[in-house]
Amino acid sequence: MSERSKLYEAVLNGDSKGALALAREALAAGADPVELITAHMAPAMDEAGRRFECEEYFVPELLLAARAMKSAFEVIKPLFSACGAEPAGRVVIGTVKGDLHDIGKNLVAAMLEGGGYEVVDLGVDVSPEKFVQTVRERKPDLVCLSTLLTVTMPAMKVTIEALQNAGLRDGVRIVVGGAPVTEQWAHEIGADGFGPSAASAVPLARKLAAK
Ligand code: B1M
Repeated sequence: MSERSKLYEAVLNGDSKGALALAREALAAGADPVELITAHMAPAMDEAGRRFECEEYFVPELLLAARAMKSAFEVIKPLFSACGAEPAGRVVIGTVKGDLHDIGKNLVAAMLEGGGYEVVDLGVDVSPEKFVQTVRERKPDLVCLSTLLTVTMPAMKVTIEALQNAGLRDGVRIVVGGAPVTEQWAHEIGADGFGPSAASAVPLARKLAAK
């Protein structure tokens, strides 16, 4: 088994120390940081989700896997900033109300930071009111909404409506993303764009800014 497949196993088994050590070793050996995430760590989270669905894993195992993923991500994240371009604008990002998943959102935030954006990360379970208040105060170019749960997808729509009602909608571009989100859903709720992956966030932000 290669070192990076061991990384997959470490994340899947919730071995935080092992995942951190393996990510460090792989980076020292010249591994591509994006590939470590997309080819090894994210597939491990997908497998954890599959095991959860068929009741081989329960919430504690998911939490351990998430902790291992985050621990390995800590050594990878600074490398995104290191390859950053010129300051490109300000982004407000958060996981919408009712949803506590933040791994994907953190990846998107790190990619945007690496792409030269100033990122205001509001965290998880962010209310529409909090988005409105932050957009009013920080005047971002882009608002990024993430969700992983189908039941919290409507909170994206409510957030966009709250920005509209506050008279702030026309001043920002809104991008939505997360596993259950689709291009069609983005269109239906009046978002400006849909990000299918963390890697798509920077090109999408640039494309929207150019419009
Ligand atoms: Co939860 N969970 N979870 N969970 N969890 C899912 C999402 C689920 C699909 C698992 C399953 O059943 N197969 C399922 C949702 C089903 C559904 O809604 N249809 C689920 C469930 C049911 C739940 C609970 C309800 C379980 C319970 O308590 N009974 C509960 C909900 C709690 C809540 O939020 N209120 C819950 C809790 C948790 C933990 C806390 C244990 C933990 C989260 C820890 C954390 O995030 N800090 C957890 C985890 C780890 C998962 C899975 C296994 C992994 C998620 C993950 O981190 N993936 C997940 C199953 C799965 O996704 N396969 C699952 C890795 C990450 C890199 O991918 O987040 O998709 P992802 O992000 C991608 C893209 O989506 C995209 O970029 C990222 C990288 O490419 N992206 C964006 C994301 N946001 C974006 C925004 C953008 C652009 C792109 O622009 C704005």
